[in-house]
Amino acid sequence: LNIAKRLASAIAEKQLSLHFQPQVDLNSGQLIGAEALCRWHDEELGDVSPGKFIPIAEERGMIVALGYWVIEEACRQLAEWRALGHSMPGQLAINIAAQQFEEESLVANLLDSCASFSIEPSQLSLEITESGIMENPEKAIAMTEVLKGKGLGLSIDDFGTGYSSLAYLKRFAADKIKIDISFVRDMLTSDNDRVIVATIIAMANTLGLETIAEGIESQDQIAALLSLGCNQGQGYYFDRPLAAEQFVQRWLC
Ligand code: G
Ligand code: G
Ligand code: MN
Ligand code: NA
Repeated sequence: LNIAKRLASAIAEKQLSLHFQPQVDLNSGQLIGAEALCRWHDEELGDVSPGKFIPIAEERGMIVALGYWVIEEACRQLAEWRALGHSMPGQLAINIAAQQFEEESLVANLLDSCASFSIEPSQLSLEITESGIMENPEKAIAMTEVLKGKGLGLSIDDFGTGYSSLAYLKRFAADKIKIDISFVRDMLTSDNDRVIVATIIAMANTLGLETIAEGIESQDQIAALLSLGCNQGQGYYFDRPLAAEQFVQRWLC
């Protein structure tokens, strides 16, 4: 059973799928967007988690092709929902791997997929991890400026777990910071984590960036986040990542 080989054929034959996790306004509970998360069901291996297959795709030179499929499928799905009369509010967030972010063809590919499905680039937001940015910060900064110019949203994912310098952060044309799940998970029990969350929010406010908290599982976390000035969130408290049909039924109807 060669997992890398099976993954390569799954990508080529478009056998992956996307799930969608709602992102909500913490004050109103209203849907403000969603994150697209890749899923792979293999006939022999069963469900393989992205925590397992994304690193394989990155190591074996498949992440760029996988990422292009994700972009196209995200646009196709937005167009399908629109055609069904259930347009998604806000932006659909897509995870972009560091290697993909360094591809010159990324911008043209995004714009092509948008054009194919009559999607405005501003309906998409790209999530790139803090550590991904720091692999090649000058290049990432240049890329973000181009993307921003085209109207795409840009979030820094897993924030707080990388080693970005404030000097780079200031130059990086992001509009949102995603506070990493590890800090949100422990913010009610650990003073350190609560202070880290508070500091990230304060810093984001100073830089004019929005914040969204990942991994919200309780009403107490929502109250704490709101009191610190973060008013967007995502997590099992609201919903798990859902198949497209379920996402429509639960969030777009
Ligand atoms: O969905 P789940 O939380 O199990 O995802 C695990 C990890 O895989 C997360 O870090 C997530 O960002 C990543 N991931 C999920 N879908 C994609 C994708 O389409 N592209 C990339 N690059 N990473 C993804
Ligand atoms: O790294 P990234 O933020 O892209 O990863 C998102 C991952 O986090 C998804 O795989 C999703 O399944 C997972 N996730 C989302 N919400 C929660 C949550 O409330 N609790 C936990 N433990 N995981 C979550
Ligand atoms: Mn993400
Ligand atoms: Na994350």
